[in-house]
Amino acid sequence: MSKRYTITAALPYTNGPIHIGHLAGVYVPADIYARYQRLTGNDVAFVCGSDEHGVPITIKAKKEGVSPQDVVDKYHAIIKKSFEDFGITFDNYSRTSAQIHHETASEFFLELYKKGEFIEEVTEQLYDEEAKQFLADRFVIGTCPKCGNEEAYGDQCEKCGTSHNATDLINPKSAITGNAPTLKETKHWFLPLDKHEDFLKEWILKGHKKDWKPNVYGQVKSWIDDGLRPRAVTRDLDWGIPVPVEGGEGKVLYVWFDAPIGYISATKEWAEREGKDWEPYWKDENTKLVHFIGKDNIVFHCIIFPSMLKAEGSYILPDNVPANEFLNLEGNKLSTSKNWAVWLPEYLEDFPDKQDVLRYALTANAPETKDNDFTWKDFQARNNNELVAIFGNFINRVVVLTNKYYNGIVPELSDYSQVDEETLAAVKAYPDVIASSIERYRFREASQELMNLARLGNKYLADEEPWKVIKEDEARTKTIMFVALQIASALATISEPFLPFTSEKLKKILRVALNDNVSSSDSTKENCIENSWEDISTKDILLPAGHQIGKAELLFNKIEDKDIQAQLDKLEASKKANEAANKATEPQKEEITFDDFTKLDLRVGTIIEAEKMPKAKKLLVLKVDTGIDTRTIVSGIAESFTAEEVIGKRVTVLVNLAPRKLRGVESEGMILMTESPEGKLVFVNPDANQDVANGLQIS
Ligand code: B3M
Ligand code: ZN
Repeated sequence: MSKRYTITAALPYTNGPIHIGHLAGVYVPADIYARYQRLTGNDVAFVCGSDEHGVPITIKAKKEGVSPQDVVDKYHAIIKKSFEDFGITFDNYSRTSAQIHHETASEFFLELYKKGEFIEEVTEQLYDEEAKQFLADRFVIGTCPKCGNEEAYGDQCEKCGTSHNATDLINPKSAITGNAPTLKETKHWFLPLDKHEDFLKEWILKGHKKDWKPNVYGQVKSWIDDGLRPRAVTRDLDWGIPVPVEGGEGKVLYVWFDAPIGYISATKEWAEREGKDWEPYWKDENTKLVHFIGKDNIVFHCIIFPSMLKAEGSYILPDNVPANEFLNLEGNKLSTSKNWAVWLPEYLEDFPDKQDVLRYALTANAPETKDNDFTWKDFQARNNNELVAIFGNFINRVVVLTNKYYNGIVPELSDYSQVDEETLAAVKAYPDVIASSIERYRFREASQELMNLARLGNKYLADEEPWKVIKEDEARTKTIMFVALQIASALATISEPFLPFTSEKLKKILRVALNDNVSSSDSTKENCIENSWEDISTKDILLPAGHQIGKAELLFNKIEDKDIQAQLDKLEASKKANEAANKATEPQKEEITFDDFTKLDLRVGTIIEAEKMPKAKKLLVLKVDTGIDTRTIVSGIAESFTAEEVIGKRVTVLVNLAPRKLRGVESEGMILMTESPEGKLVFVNPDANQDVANGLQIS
């Protein structure tokens, strides 16, 4: 029986593009789940949208010297497009600046207000006297009272995940001026989480939530065990949804109050567009609500949002919150500010037809139970050794041979051998095995089972060797190819949630109908076989004899070392840039007199000859025309330049430096150099556009 699913994926902050950490943790598993539910005939609302309020947006706007609206407009467009290009099938991707969201969030707040669900209280909050501003959330940094992390934010410590009040921070500092804040009185509305403690205990701890992932259940239990306290749900900020009650002037809703309501607004917006009723998706007890998030969002989705929904009274609560751990990149924590990330728009530019490769690599290595590491080498290996060598190879052989032997027409089978029967029985078992993994949110395991199905096909062909059998037994060859074609069509259907682009390509090759929900393809359904997920287990024949298939087309291509190296080089450049940025500017040296300065004789010169000093890694021996003479200077620049590339360079030379011997060669001066952000040496040379003669003195 068809069931109703409301599937949400965390709303990304709209202050930068999406990266692989977001994809692996939230969007890829959510999309696999949504596609799978649609494929099995369930009624799905898969919603997401841009989280456009909150301090991160304001900080970004300040940094870029633009308005917060400019920031969200820019990144909303970038994020939305990259999700589409990557094949994430949201039924609606909304944004929290949308009017429907402002209305929905205001109404929600008002409803709780009217029901007396808030505590209204004047308390002392952190204030930056210089910036003349209250310091909420990411505007304040201090030591986490729970784990001692010195860079915890005002509302949350990203290290241990604890959510707290800004006044709980030890040694708080303003993120705007760096000053220690003072305390200033201000009125706010608090959600008394302590009041909901019993309900939460009942619902999560005693309820059926034992089937939640251990990491999620464990975190929630520890917060509840520590005791919950009232949390302010309003802020003294000017970017956000205005507090819609008396006394709320100049204040906005806390971003974590409005953002989860964004799931509801996105559903409303979608339902309106589709001519549906949104309410059953949020209020019918038979609907299964599932939140896909990263582990830093657990408290908000398992404690605060459920308390809000419960307090409102008419909403259902999440059935599961399958939060993932974090993905690292090449051994280091992903970091936006350090540009240590693989950005989705850049990936799509570099690998325009390889969405499925990234989906597969991220799923096969998903950070489901512990933090995991993404490496480009693993990405390459997943592609070359699994997608190309197993899945692609099997399909290619089946399609090429069917075309070669039978002009692309599925041959008649004669008798099945025992191997054939066992193979086909094994194929039939896959949908349930994979479904069970997906239902338990084990997408890693599910993706490996999918690959096992391809492996089964590959092995079947390798063992049965139709290319040999055809020489002596035509009837047997036909049966082998018939069986192989059944496996290929099972793969076409079952791969859809994991490898949607590949599945579509394969369905077109096999002339199998595309899934209506996920494709806007124009290929007609005439002459097409339709196979549902369930059909793979129940139908004896997925592709009947006499059915015409299309020509072979490679599903995957090998990824070369040079493509991987290019990605590693990009990361290396980020690392160097960070190192350079972190290198503190040298403090100023001791003061000198004007006379001291005039002692230096600096001249414009040209390098006219250069050669590598034998057996010295760093040294070049240069002949420099100083305008006074041509002299030898030994310079430690060989790691940044080859001899050839410095010949002809205009340089600045200190000519009256006492000569000294380096590796037996007398060096008569010094060439002025500095360092680029990447750590490469750079000449301090006379302006190339000016016609200055060698020998001119620099003063
Ligand atoms: N924008 C936090 C994040 O991107 C937040 C999620 C909101 S989900 C309602 O990690
Ligand atoms: Zn902490």
